Amino acid sequence: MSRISLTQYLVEKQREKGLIPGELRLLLEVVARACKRISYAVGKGALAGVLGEAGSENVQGESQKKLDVIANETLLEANLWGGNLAAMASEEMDHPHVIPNRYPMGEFLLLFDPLDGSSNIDVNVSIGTIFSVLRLPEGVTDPLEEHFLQAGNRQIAAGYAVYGPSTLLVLTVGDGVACFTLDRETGSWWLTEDRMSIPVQTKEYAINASNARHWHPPVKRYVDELLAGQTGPRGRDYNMRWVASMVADVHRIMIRGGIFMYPRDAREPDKPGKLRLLYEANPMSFLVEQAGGAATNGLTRIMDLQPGKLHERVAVFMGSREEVERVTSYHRG
Ligand code: AHM
Ligand code: MG
Repeated sequence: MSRISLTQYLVEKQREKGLIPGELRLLLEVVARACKRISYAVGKGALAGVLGEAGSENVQGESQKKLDVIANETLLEANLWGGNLAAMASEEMDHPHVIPNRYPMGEFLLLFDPLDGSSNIDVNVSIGTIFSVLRLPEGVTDPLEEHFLQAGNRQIAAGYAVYGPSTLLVLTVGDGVACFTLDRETGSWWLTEDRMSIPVQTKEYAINASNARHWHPPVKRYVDELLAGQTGPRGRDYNMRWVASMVADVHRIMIRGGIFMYPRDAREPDKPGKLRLLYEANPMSFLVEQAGGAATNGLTRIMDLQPGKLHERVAVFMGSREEVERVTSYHRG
């Protein structure tokens, strides 16, 4: 059986379907190359001295791990000179990084969470990278933070890499979701799943249940019904999983269905959830929807939300359509 490489997949999307411009193809290949480098660093772990704290904090006041910083620098360096980007924004940088004028300026904006699931780095559990591509608004020559504040429905590509037992790249350019597996010996990405499709129904859910006492009534009602199992209103038993790396939890759902929840809760009423809209929730929502699932903040489709600031947080309910619709209806009711 002949295999399809990432390059061939993207060239076909460009040539046969006219779905992506050549510059976007090149940009996605560079992002994939950076993820490959991050995967190698993750794989070496203590041998490369990449575990542990970096001794610094990011803009959200979270302490940075060495790998958070390494992954951020890897993505920045790889994407600086290609001529396809105007600017980049990241969970680990207070403000956007504009392409220096010694390089040509491109028409795209790249956003990323360079190392998602940071708490799992030092315990050798799956972690990942999440990214989103937007277009620089027409006529703009001086990219600023405000130009990143676009609704998720304007994304032109999104993806994540999972650094797990194997390294995967899951990608959408708005024409379904494809999954590529990294051959760690040759360094090539090969297409291993062409059209990922999330099962409509599920028996699994993912939520950090240690926050249960802070949940608002719609979330509590929904989870209580799942917990009640066969004798409860749902009439069957459910199973719970929580990796604490969004990429790993959502990847499981992409394959065998389920719902992932990180709700807003009563701890900090002003904080709408933990996850960030622009470089976590939006790209994951784009992928989930492209695989037939749904993603809301409890009330509204996540991809229709107008961001107000770069590091804005949002409540997240995503995965199998029927479950997301149910918990959303509890909020609306
Ligand atoms: P990070 O981007 O700083 O790693 O934080 C996001 C992560 C998600 O990957 C994961 O779903 C969540 O935080 C886990 O949170 P918790 O610590 O409540 O389990
Ligand atoms: Mg993250």
